[in-house]
Amino acid sequence: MEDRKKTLYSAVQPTNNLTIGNYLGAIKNWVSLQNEYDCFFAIADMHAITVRQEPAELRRRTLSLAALYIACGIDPDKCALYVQSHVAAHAQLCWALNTFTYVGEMERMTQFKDKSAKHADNINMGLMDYPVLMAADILLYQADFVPVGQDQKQHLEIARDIARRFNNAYSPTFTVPEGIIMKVGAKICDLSEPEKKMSKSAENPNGSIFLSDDRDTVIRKFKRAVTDSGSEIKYDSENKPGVSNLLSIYSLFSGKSIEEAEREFANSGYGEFKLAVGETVADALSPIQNEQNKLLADKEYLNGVLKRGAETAARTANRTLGKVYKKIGFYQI
Ligand code: ATP
Ligand code: LTN
Repeated sequence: MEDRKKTLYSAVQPTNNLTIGNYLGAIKNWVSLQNEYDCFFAIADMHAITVRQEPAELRRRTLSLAALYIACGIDPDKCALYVQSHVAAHAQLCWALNTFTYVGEMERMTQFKDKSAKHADNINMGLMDYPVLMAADILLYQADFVPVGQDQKQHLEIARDIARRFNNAYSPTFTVPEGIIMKVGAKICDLSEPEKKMSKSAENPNGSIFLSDDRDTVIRKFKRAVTDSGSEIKYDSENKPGVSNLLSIYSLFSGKSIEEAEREFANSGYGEFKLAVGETVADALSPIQNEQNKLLADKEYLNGVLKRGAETAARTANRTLGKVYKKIGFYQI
């Protein structure tokens, strides 16, 4: 029993094209953790519809994200890779957990406030309930660890609170999950506005590097990246946010430490440095893009992966849901 692997859970929404922020903050870490843990990786389509989506695009992006997970190195034979809406237990547990969540605490969530301001014409119940659905995702699988970027920290805290609340109200039911938030990479910043996080849905696409960007676009965007009026290539996130962000990106894609990178560019100017970062990122993205395109040409294979993934996920999820239904007093036949 003791050597049983711990469980890891994470997900990304199939909204827009993914950026290197999503890759470095989340997916890249999943790949390095998949051998150590029992992993469930979802495509969070139910979360995605909290903001209006074009149906054909949502369908296309869902499959495209499945291909991307695999192209990035997720092994579907080791992990359950599935689409959230294919496992009904997510919606079912979310409903039960809603009754353990207060409206006030949801209204105070940073992402809810940001998205409400951005989509003022569609502040729907799903947008407000987003963190409870995310708690349901995680708790269904009794996840020990959840690797995400910095922006998800508050959502993880709520998931932990809800788990504890339920456990205290009845008896231990849910594992209280812990976040895995890396020191470097948890917040990749926008290249044009390095004080802001790089986002899939930013207004200015020049600040975001999309995983689908071609070589010329990647290099052009890095060449235009905002630095500062100095000339030193040194990590100092407070005073040199642009340069520090570029150093983080370079370090994560090249596998060199920040210190090694600083030494490597000690005698370079900003122009030369930005070009080197751009080339390194473009070199890393190109095999991922090729692999993703190859996988997308074999829809039957991808459908098979998602079907198997959903079956594996549903078995674990339904076990937890069954316990919850019993504890809350739902009549069983
Ligand atoms: P959107 O901008 O459309 O709301 P997003 O870019 O934040 O979306 P999500 O699907 O919400 O993407 O997040 C997927 C994962 O990527 C999460 O673990 C999140 O923490 C991580 N992530 C997102 N942006 C960054 C970033 N700039 N740096 C590091 N990690 C990030
Ligand atoms: N809300 C997350 C995506 C997500 C998630 C999850 C992450 C949905 N369910 C469960 C970790 C665990 C985001 O990154 N925006």
